[in-house]
Amino acid sequence: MQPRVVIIGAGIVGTALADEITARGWTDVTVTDRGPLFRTGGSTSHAPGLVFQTNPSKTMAELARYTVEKFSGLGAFDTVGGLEVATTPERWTDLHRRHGWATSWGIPSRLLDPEECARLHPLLDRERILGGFHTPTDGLALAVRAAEKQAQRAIDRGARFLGYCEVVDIVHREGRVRGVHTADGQDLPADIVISAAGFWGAELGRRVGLTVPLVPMAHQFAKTVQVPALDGEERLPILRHQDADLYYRTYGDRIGIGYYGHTPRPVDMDNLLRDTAGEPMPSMLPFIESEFEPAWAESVRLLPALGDSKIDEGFDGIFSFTPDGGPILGEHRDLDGFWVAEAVWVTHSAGVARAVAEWIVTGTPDIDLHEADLHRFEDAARSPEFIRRTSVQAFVEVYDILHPHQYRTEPRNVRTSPFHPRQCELEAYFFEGALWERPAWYEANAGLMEELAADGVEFPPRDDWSSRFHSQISIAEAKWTRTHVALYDMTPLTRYEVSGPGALGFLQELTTNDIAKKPGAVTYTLLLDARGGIRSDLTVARLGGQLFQVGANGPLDFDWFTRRLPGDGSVTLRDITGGTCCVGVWGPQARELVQPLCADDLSHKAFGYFKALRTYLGSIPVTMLRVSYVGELGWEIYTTAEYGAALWDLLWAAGREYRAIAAGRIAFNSLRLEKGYRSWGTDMTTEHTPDMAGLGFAVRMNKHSFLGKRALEAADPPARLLRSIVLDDPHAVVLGKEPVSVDGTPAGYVTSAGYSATIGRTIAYAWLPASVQPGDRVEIAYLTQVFGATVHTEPVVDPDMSLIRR
Ligand code: FAD
Ligand code: THG
Repeated sequence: MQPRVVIIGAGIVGTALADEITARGWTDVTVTDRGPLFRTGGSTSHAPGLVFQTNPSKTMAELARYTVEKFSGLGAFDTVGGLEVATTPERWTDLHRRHGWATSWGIPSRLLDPEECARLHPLLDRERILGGFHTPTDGLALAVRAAEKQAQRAIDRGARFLGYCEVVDIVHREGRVRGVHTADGQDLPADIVISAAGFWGAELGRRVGLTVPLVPMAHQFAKTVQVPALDGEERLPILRHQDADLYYRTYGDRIGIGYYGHTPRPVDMDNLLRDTAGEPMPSMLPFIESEFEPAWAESVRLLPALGDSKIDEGFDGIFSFTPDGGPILGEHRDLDGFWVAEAVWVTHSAGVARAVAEWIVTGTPDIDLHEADLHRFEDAARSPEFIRRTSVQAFVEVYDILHPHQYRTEPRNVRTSPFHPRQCELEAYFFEGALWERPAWYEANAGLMEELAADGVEFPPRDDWSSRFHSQISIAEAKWTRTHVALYDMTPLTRYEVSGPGALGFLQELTTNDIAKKPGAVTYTLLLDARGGIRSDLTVARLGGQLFQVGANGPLDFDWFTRRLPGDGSVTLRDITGGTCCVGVWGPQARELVQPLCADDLSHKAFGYFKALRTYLGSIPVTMLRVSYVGELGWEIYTTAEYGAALWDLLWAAGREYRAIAAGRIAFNSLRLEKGYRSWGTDMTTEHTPDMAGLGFAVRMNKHSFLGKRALEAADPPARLLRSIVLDDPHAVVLGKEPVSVDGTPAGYVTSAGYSATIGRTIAYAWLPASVQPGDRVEIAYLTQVFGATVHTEPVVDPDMSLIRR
């Protein structure tokens, strides 16, 4: 029998979901909305519908691309093109970066001089602008029409839509959703309930114990009276003036103006529901005119013809903001069948609905959704405090120029390793990641630069953009790791303990490599989805017959494992990250440093590569893994939190003789790129199979079975491969997501990059057609420049493993 589906909300997301789910053959679909159909009073009802597809996220760009394609087919899209203008040199440079993203993700675009901008949008004062970024396939979504059309397609396949039908309760039993209860007393039974309730979603989630990390925020939108310079026939592109937090569209001979520059105004839902009870547009708040004054003044400066016009009407509309700007998609972990699809713009709505429908119906989304997954947030990031502060910040930064390495400035010092006080003494410069304080480099190492420079190590100057969130000290730290020995804080590396009689079978079934080895073995292995796409890469250390330590990539791995735990209690999964800590001791002198502290034999013969040992360093109980993401001799050394400071001090004291240093994340990243180690989520995602990502060596196709195996058996040879590229110019630096051209034609994009102290050049990883071979020439567009580079064999450093296996 077909599953019965109830969708809460008939906005652009709920209607698109009904269409996409019924299109996949599940036709028992009921959509309910508290408001009237289809101008429901939600955010969609008054969305001006601007669709700019370009986004730093490839996933978001793809979701938008599908929306444009679909709405165009429905006659609900006006392809007027998009234009973003720069009024500052910084913005003009940044538009080059946006042009790069568009090129990387396959969105047609061009950079224009002021003259060309004014030709496209004659109201622009060309003296005010330095240039523009034009995207001809962008345009205006007719949001309510698109909702209605998609609903109609669903209705034609058997779906029903109920207006004025508010869901007041989610009915569930034994961990499964059973239906919903409505304000007018109906019980709508369901096997699957999807909350597509827009900014109401957090309230609904709370009723079933689910944190939906979104904050409803007010955003100003106003329309002018008639603008004399317009005759209403023009088809002007949608326009962004990000330097002043503004965007524009036309309505015939009037102009609509959206503004993000006002004071952030999170909406208190309790008050809102009380104040707007019974009102047709609960998502529209009264216009605060004084807040809009700077927007109007700036608009007249940019578009002088507005001086002959004035604001006719305005409102403060409500929609969702999230801590990282991404949507919130996925299934409740503790309530099977309860899904959410919220914090979605009109721009991404059809793409989101398609991906979520695919996910619900087939079990696996067909595009990478890790940046949109409900379960991507760390525990602390699900606190009301964090959600509110960071979502407000996301509103403030909506049009800001954000550096790829920019980290949160608040909240800070939420998660610190036991080594933190020592790191402060060494003048660590901390980046924030997953709420952890992570040393990026240590000012205490500044003196090494001179010493290394005397030995011929280069510290090439960088351009202004790539110098941000960077220090040349990191080059010294990387070099020192390859020539001496360094301590790296690996505490933020997510780790789990998997134990019990079913543990081995559980891990064997979920991962690609063979982990049925003797206790003391460590295995590098992959989690695949049913389509054979890479969900994560892990290290699995077998510490005992029924005891494993798993090194993972983050909360999504925990979610993946938790959902698949056998129901019989034969496997116990524990996240031990917070209660433990880890220091990586790596470099040619690592063994000399550590051996005197340990009664066990740490020689290569006794303690080989990819082996684990539980032992003591001094009086401290430790687990040592002979694993090195930086590709050097040495160990990850784990202990529980209470021993952390003592462990650091012990190693530090022992390291004095060898001039050991503490080294940071930038050196770490540079060294792993030299060694060819991939970073999940950046270099590869579920959109890539192991063979594409160069990780086929971690798959044992002769293993009895594992999740994703069948898909791999059926897979075509990869059409694209992850390649290492070395830039020609020692001064050239790229940061990630830049387009890569072959023979002058865009052919791929950079995933991650770092300056290599070993070869004195930047190494970048990039997705390229399989036909592109080592030795081939490519070009990388970086802001206003183009860099030549050569595809390199992998890895660039230590291909014969002589450094790491000694
Ligand atoms: P909604 O349209 O809000 O739909 C949710 C529905 O759920 C509502 O109809 C509501 O009545 C219903 N509902 C809630 N609770 C219940 C319940 N308990 N029972 C039954 N029904 C319930 N996006 C763009 O892409 N481009 C833009 O240019 C743009 N401009 C914007 C300008 C403004 C002023 C605003 C406010 C938003 C703008 N947005 C824009 C954002 C966009 O409008 C929203 O992100 C999008 O419409 C959200 O769609 P939705 O279907 O998730 O939510
Ligand atoms: N340490 C531990 N666990 C981890 C990471 C880590 N889990 C998540 C993430 N990092 C996984 N990434 C890698 C990538 C490469 C390697 C280890 C973890 C690695 N690869 C060897 C190679 O390719 O030569 C594997 C060799 C082999 O299979 O024998 O070392 O940093 N604990």
